[in-house]
Order: sequence, then structure tokens, then C-alpha cells
Amino acid sequence: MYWNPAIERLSREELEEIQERRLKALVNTVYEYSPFYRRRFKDAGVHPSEIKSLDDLSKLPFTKKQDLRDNYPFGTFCVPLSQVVRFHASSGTTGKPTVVGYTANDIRNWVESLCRALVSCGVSSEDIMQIAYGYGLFTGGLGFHYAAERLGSTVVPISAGNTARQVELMKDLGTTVIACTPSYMLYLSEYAEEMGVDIANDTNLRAGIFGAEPWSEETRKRIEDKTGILAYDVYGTSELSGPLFTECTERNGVHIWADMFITEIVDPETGEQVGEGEKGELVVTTISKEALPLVRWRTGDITYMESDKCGCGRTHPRIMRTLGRADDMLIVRGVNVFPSQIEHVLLQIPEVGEHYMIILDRRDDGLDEMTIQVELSDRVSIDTTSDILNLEKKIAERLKSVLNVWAKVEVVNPGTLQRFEGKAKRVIDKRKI
Ligand code: DLL
Repeated sequence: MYWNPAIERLSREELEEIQERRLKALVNTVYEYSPFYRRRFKDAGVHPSEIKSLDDLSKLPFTKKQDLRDNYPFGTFCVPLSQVVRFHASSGTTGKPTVVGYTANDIRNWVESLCRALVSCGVSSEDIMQIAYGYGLFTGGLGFHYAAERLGSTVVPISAGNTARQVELMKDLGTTVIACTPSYMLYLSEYAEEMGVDIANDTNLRAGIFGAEPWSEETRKRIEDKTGILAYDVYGTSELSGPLFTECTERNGVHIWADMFITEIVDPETGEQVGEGEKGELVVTTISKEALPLVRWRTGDITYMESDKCGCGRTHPRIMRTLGRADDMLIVRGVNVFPSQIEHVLLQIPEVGEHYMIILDRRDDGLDEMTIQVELSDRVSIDTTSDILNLEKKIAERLKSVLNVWAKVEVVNPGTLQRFEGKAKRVIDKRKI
């Protein structure tokens, strides 16, 4: 099933033709209407007239989160505020928030993008969708809300949190699809169990659309095993509009709609484009946004791209599961470690539960120390101290073989570590406090 079959199955050549046309229009618009971009282009010594084909993309300067912060709140907008119909904003925990503005067309295109995505993972007007992403300035709730309604699905706009109510309404209203962070789904399924509700047998839930934070294949498997649903990945960032892209039923990467976005993967250090299938930072140029168009937006997310035609028949390129953000990378005793690698190792060990915390500290002798607290799975019973010690040793050895750095492992009882209703925060870096 397709939402927009004519566009979703365009040939590569036709898509490139659209991209080229829209890219030329974009550079002219931003140069004319945005003092920020005009200055940027001048500093980079490039004029819109030099952008003649997609190959010229790399002549353009990058745009970064700091640029939006430096020009807070509206300095990067390309339309007068009278044309802006909505704002969203990032939480701003690490500085000024970034504000995103939308024209009526921007909202329409955002909805179009997510409708294509939702249909590609099998959502239809028959579904009852429980939207458990936060509503408000965060883009998750309202993004899903508008698209699900446009599809004709029945929306349960419950927002994040209030977990007992989530379980109760899921049962009573017959929710078939849930949208929330994967960490919240883990918590919700555990909570349901405590309430005596078995999601697999006592509810109609059949699929979940999970994203807004990195998650591994192992987490997907754990969620699916616990709840009997199919778990799909959804990717997006507030600056690009919000949740925009999901996996299709092939579940082999997230389709990025190439008529609206041009994607590149670059080496995060040098900014040079890398080859097909090589890992690097995702850079996106928006070719249909009006209020806040982004030229070569550095997402910070590390992934790789596949552009061969997908088994679902869609021609738009796919990005693979993101490894995390370049700035999430931890440097422990000089070794680069992504939290997602730790999750990958932990959840392959059957005795281990789904919840973990990574704590970094600096010892008196100046060396970094990484402690990983992980819960014992509620499905196994290990009682003796020596069994726990053996398990901790096994986990530490597995981690060392993948990460190349030792971690101190502490196995704790099920239910003792913090749970999250929105994006999980699993790293505490005391070295920075
Ligand atoms: O998280 C938008 C969103 C809402 C996406 C609901 C999906 C579902 P921001 O708060 O701006 O926007 O955070 C964007 O979250 O750069 C990634 O680092 C991370 N992220 C989002 N989706 C995924 C995913 C929303 N599927 C930042 N896998 C991005 C890994 C993800 N990381």
C-alpha cells in the first residue's frame, strides 16, 4: 500500500530531476530572503548562480545547530512571521532552545511525509493509534496526531506519561498501534504486566512506531517478544519538522522522501562526502520547507545510506539504524564508545533485563572509570552471590571484546533503575560535573 504511489515509485532519474530543480530554487530563495544565508554563502565564496546541478551541492556551506542558537529565535527564518502558523522548540537543556517555525505548507508537507511513512508500515484508517509521544513544543505528539488524523486513523491523543491510564485505555479503546519512544514502550509493557495485563493476549495492539532516541535491534526483539507486536523505527528531528520517516514493512532502513529532502553522509571530522554504505554523519538539505529551510543541515546522527530499490517498491533512499549522535560518543580512556554499542552487547545476554545506566567518573589517579548498571532479567532467577559475580564477569568480558575498554559491571534487581516516559537518559557523566 502507498499513500502517494506516483511519487513514492518515481525513478531515480525523475527524483534527481526534482531535486535539482528544487535545490536551485532553494539557494535562490535563501540568498534573497535570509541575511543569515546570504552572509554564509558570501563567506564560503559561493553564489546561487554556481549551483547548476546536484554535484554542486558540496560547494554550499553546512548549517549547524549552533547557527540556529546564534540567531535565536527567528534569525534564520526565510518568511515573515505573519506566514508562520506554528512554532515547535527543542528542550534547550544544553543551551538556548532552537525554535522551528512552520508555514501552512510546511505543516502540509510534514503531514504528507509522515502519512507516506505510516502507510508504508501498514497503518490505515482501520487503526486506532495511541499517541504516547509528548504533545506540546516537542514535535512527536502533534506530528503523529496530524498525520494519523489525515490518514483517517482514530487518534487517542494521550501524550506521554500516566502509564496506568495508557494501559487501561489501550485495553478499553482497542488501540491497535502505539507511537512512543522505545524506552517508554519497555516501561509500559512492564507496567502492564504488573497490572495483570498481558499486551499480547489482552489487547488488540499489533504495531508500535518507536523513535526519537537511538535503539538497537536487540531492543526491537525484546519489545516484540514481550508484547507480540511489530516494532517499526521512526526518525526525524525538530529542525527538519519532527517525526518524518519510518521503516516500511521490509524493515530494512528508513525511507527518506527524496522529493523533499536531499541526503548526504559526510565524514564528521572533515565534512567530505563518504561513499555509499559507508558510515558517517547524516546531512540533510530541505527542498520543500518554507519558514526554516536548511541548507546542508548537520543532523549529528551517525548512520549510512542505501539507495538501491527497496523490496517494497519505493525508490527513495534509506538510512540505516543510527548508531547515535556524534556528540553522544563517549571517550573513555581514549577509546570511542557509543552507548548504542553497549546496549547491543547487553541485550544479547539473556540473563540481562532491558534497563541499564552508564556512569562515567574520574578516579583519584586521573583515569576514567565506566560503570554499567544493568538489571537482571525478570525471567531468570539467580540467587547466589557467586552466580551474580559470574554474570557480572561474563558481561564485562563481552563488553571488553566489543568496546576495547573495561567497564565495571553491577547487576541490580529488576525494577530498580530509572524508567523514562520520553527520551531515555542513560548516561551520567560525572567527569563533567
Ligand atoms: O525526536 C523528532 C521525533 C519525534 C522523531 C518522534 C521520532 C519520533 P528532536 O527532539 O529534535 O526530534 O531530536 C532529534 O533524536 O537527531 C536523533 O539523534 C534522535 N532520533 C530521532 N529519531 C531517532 C531514531 C525528535 N529513530 C534527535 N533512532 C535526532 C535514533 C533518533 N535516533
